[in-house]
Amino acid sequence: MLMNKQPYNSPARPSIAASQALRSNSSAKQIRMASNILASATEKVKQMAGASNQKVADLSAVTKDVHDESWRATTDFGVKINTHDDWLRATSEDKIGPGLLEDSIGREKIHRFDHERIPERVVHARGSGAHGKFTLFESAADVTTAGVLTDTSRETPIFVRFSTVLGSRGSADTVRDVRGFAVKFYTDEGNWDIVGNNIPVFFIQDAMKFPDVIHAGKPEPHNEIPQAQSAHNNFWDFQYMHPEATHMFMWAMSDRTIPRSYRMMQGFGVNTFTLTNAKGERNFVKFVWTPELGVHSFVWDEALKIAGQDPDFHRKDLWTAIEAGAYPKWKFGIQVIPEGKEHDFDFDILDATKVWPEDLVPVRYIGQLELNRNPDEFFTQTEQVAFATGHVVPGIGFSDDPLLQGRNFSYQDTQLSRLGINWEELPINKPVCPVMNFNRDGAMRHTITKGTVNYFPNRFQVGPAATKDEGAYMDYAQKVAGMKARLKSTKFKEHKNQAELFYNSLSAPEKSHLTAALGFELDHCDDPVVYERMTSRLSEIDLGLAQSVAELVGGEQPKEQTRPKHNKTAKGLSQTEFAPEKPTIATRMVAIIIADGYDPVAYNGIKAALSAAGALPFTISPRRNKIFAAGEDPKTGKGVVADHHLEGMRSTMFDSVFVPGGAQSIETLRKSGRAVHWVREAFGHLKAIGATGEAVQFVRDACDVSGMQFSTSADVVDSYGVVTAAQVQPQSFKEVVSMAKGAKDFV
Ligand code: HDD
Repeated sequence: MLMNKQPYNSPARPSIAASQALRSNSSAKQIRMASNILASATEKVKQMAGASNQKVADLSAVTKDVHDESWRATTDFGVKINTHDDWLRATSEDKIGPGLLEDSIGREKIHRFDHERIPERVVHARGSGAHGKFTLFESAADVTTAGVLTDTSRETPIFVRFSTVLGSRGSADTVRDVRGFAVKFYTDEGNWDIVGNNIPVFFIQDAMKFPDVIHAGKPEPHNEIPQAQSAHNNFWDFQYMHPEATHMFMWAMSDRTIPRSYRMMQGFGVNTFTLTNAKGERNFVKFVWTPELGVHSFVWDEALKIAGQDPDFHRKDLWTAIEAGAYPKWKFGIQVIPEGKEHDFDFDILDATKVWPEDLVPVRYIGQLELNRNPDEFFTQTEQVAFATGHVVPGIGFSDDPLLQGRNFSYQDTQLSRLGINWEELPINKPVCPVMNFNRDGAMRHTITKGTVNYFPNRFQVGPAATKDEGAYMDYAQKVAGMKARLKSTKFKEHKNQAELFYNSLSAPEKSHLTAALGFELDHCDDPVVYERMTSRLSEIDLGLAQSVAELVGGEQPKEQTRPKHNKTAKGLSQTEFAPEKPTIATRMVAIIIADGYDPVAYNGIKAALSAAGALPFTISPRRNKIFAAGEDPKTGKGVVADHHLEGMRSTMFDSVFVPGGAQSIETLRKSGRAVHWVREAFGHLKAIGATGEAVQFVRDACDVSGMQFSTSADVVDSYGVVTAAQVQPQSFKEVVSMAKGAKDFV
């Protein structure tokens, strides 16, 4: 067995192997190259996906193709222009003269550019989106009449936008933050939006607190620092001052906020909605998305580095996977509580700071979301798409969840400053079913409605409201009684039980990551009041956690557990429970490191084995140029052109590393500090590493794992994610690939 020292750059962890399983699929990092290679296949894929999607067909009516060679440039008023370059001026060949105001062509071009920007979203400004479809494999007719949740023959077009919350539009993808997961269903009965996050709870119970929690998290008002970070005084000041945030900040400090990929995170509607069936029975419901690829995260050191090395990491990951035809999929689940059981729980089921533990309310998976088409243009689709929690369709309704009630106002409202009153006419937001009413005018209205009346009732009796049988949205007749008061019911006052439940339910590596994350964040707070108070808050959750954090960030060590623990755990909270359904390394990026004199049998063998498994192998070497195999003459040999040099693309960008043997190649790599760092860093980030021949000892030395026992036979040895074979036989490659899958839970 291999003995392993503490991996480079990783915090102390109770179990390295368990951490590896957690970090697992560290990363099919998307790359520009991959998308280029796949570009032509993409167009076909797009056409196929487009043909089957009503919304994509709808958008094609307003889509122009810049690559159609027949068009000539015009002004916005349609007149062909004869230059893109020169302003009209009083001038001569001898002396340049002043530009003329009369040049409407020059003015138009600059004027249009001056006004290109619209306000970014006040939260969730940074994001990316894709088209896809929603299918239902089990009807939920027992609980709802909604066609989208009962008709298993339907394919509902959808558009999804993923986002971070705090950063500006140009901020990095891999920062520690909650991720938005917003889904627009273009149903036959109108648009339905689930505007969710990748975490099932929220910081606040009442929408009225939203401006406070967001102001506290966004850059501080006096100096606009820090960007896209919760690691600052104001954020943590608010967390302490607002005990109801306790459960959510525990989630926010977990691995969930550094997802490996948008494709590898869950989505939650968070709020409690309602479903009503044909008998008129009402049920409370929560919505959940669970990814087919499993739930995986970065390690923090990796996330930090990628934020600098490739700020578009998640955006590219999603884009490239879709271009490659590896469509990400999520199962759609509902948790249902019949109306009569609303008060059967020791928490309020309308409180958005609480989960419905799966042991009490199981998830019923009934459908599937697939993303299968990238947008043609970012601005008109991903930027202009606008979601609203108020968008529900017949059979789906709201609950009295006080967060949801306020959200229902906010989303409609915010679109006015971003997109204007006619935002629902924008192509990406327009329903696929007919829209007709007497709402009129407003800035940028472009639907032309013929006729002599714009009110109801009218003498022609046109435009009557629909009946129930015609599919009208029927409000549930809910009896309401109470005082008019700014109060919430008693159960809303308990804030710590589920924070502890979450912490207790995490695996040991997850707990250790959470401790390190709190240590990092509070270390960035320079006001002792802020970090000292927070450690006392943590002692209400878990004394050991509070003491470890206090040790890291300074201040007094809490002496006792200040709230009695219940010591309970629950299903569905640790992300380690969400392994992929089918093991796959498709779209995973694997670096193969070589230098001149590499072993061609090992190199070609592993490359073929990886490609056959759908992974994306990349050749990395000291220079991006021809590299020659052992015995190959540089004058006559074909060589292999490396995809990147060691400095150009770092280990952080790959899921896994393979080093083929070859005496000369390994000698060169040994002398390269960058190559040694590459392998050592990948090991520290818990990635699967494979080596053959001379590279076995190189990897051992690079990882500084002097106690490791490596095989000297043809046997494949696997330990802590390192897979080696001293002798190279074709069989070994397959084993290396399959063991790498196991070693890293490569699924
Ligand atoms: Fe929100 C955007 C998710 C509470 C007000 N929110 C926004 C987006 C997501 C969420 C994913 C981005 C949508 C997109 O991609 O365009 N928000 C949530 C979740 C919440 C939540 C899961 C808790 C359950 N939000 C929340 C509250 C309020 C808002 C309580 C206000 C009272 N959210 C907004 C907003 C945004 C927004 C200001 C900014 C851009 C937009 O709406 O369209 O209205």
